[in-house]
Amino acid sequence: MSTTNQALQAWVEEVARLTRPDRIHWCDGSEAEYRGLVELMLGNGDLVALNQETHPNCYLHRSSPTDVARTEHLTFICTQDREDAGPNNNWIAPDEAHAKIDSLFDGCMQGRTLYVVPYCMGPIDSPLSRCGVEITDSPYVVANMRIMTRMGAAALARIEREGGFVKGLHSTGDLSPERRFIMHFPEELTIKSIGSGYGGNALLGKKCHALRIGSWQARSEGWLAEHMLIVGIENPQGETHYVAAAFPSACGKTNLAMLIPPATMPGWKVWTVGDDIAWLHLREDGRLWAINPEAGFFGVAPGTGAKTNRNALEMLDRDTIFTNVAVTADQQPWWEGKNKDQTPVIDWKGNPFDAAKGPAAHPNSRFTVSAKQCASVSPRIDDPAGVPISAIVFGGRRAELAPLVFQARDWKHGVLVGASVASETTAAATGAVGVVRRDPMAMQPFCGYNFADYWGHWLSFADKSDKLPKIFHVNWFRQDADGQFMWPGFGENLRVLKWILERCAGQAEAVDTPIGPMPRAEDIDTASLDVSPETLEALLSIDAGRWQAELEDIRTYFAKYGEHMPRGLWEEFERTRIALEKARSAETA
Ligand code: GTP
Ligand code: SPV
Ligand code: MN
Repeated sequence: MSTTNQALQAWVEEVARLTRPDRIHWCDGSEAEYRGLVELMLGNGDLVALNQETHPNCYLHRSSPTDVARTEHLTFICTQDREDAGPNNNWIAPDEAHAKIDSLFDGCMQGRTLYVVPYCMGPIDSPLSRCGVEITDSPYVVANMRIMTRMGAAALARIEREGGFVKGLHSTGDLSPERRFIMHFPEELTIKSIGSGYGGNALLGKKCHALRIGSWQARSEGWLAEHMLIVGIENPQGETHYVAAAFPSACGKTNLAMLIPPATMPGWKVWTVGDDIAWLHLREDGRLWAINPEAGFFGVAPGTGAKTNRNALEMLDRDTIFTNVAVTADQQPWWEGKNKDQTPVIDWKGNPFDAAKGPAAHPNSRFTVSAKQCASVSPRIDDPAGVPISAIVFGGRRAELAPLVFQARDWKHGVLVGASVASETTAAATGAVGVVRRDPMAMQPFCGYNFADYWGHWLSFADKSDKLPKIFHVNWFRQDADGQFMWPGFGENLRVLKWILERCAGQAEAVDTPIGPMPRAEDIDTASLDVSPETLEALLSIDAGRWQAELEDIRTYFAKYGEHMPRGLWEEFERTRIALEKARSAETA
């Protein structure tokens, strides 16, 4: 096979000349092709078959032990002008970057097959969707891309019809972290990634295209590409409202997207549209509409259990690729938090499990599964128009300081709230875990251009519509003095979403605080909630003095963006600063 798209044909030939594969395979996305890839990988050890009776068509992939998460220090935005990448990104000049990475691609596919993977991000017939082509030498990447995107013949047909596509070149190279780079050339709509086979480093449709290149395109075209889940909340009256929520990696997006309402909230239903990425467009009706560019979930396995996320657990018993989980004696997948009645015998590296050597499953072990397998999948997941968003929620993992929930006063204040998000680092990226860092809009690793320009782009929406979503901030991760989570989280988070949606409808009460309106305990549905009144009080209070210190930290952070900082953001900053100062002097008076 080949293509009628001249640019694509020429690019594939050019890449083949550079990388010198033994074979070229154009992916059609068919079931037969997928089966062939699985057979190939079972043969060469890339995949291990799991128990086919309990888990039909489920396989385990063990990645190289030094290739288990995104590597932010090896990720670059290569723009002509360094300022365009901003202090939030690593930067190399495009010419230098191409030269450096092409020397690693030189001959790297000898003895391998070059797969051409056409894919569509978003419903195949949506005007909001965008196509790309990933060239890769990893059958594991191809198999994952088939689950995570609309991959194959239909995407190629769209590319041939439309012409344009994002180019992504990927090779596992020698998997050495010394020769690993993930480079983005937004001005050329091009991605080059070598030396990793893992997740966001290698499945180029996801973070590289849908967020880093996507955010760049979104800015110039007037939309938003965000690290957000999309969920529909149906109330007992049968009305569904959609929420988009941005939490940093491994901070609860997948879980919130498919939560199961607590037994004490009969009649409530949750509809999953997306668990990681949202593309948001302002429509003529003045509302922000969202599509999920993905077709599957690449979700965190640890912590996924019957009590925390039953919807996820149940979708994982067939047609799933697991990466870096442990296995039981009868070859069932296992991870911490899955099932106390089962025990792991082989750890994620393939060695006999020894609790003294760490967890059985890698903390960033993942499942790859089609969204269609989720019991709560929204009937609108393929809707070309997307869904209208009523509320945008920002959040982070903060053991201290951030209350359970507060509301932004308006859109512009909401941009400050989003830009001020901080969160403890997690195993989703290499490096220290549990360190609080700034992660504006949960996009620190994913914004493909200067954050200050990005906040300016967000602010610009304020003047375009008066029907924008209301903006909120949540924190499910407050801990008490013993290090225990104070809020039960998971399904119980629906109680907070209920207050949020009631606020959007102008129904729920709140009190004004210097950081924005907040519910009192009585404003939240606490029927049968297993949280003491004192704890709830603590979760719903703010310490003005500590917030003042937080604000000074935010000032230092913003100051790094110098002249690029939008004035509107500093104005919002001043408003909050003065409100905190007033609260503080009232306290001490
Ligand atoms: P990425 O895929 O990396 O973007 O992560 P994500 O934001 O989708 O996070 P996910 O929902 O997979 O959750 C990550 C971890 O946080 C899992 O171990 C969950 O069990 C845990 N988690 C999710 N929601 C909650 C919650 O409400 N409370 C607590 N305590 N833990 C949670
Ligand atoms: C994340 O880290 O936010 C993920 C996993 O969703 S990855 O695909 O590796 O980026
Ligand atoms: Mn993510």
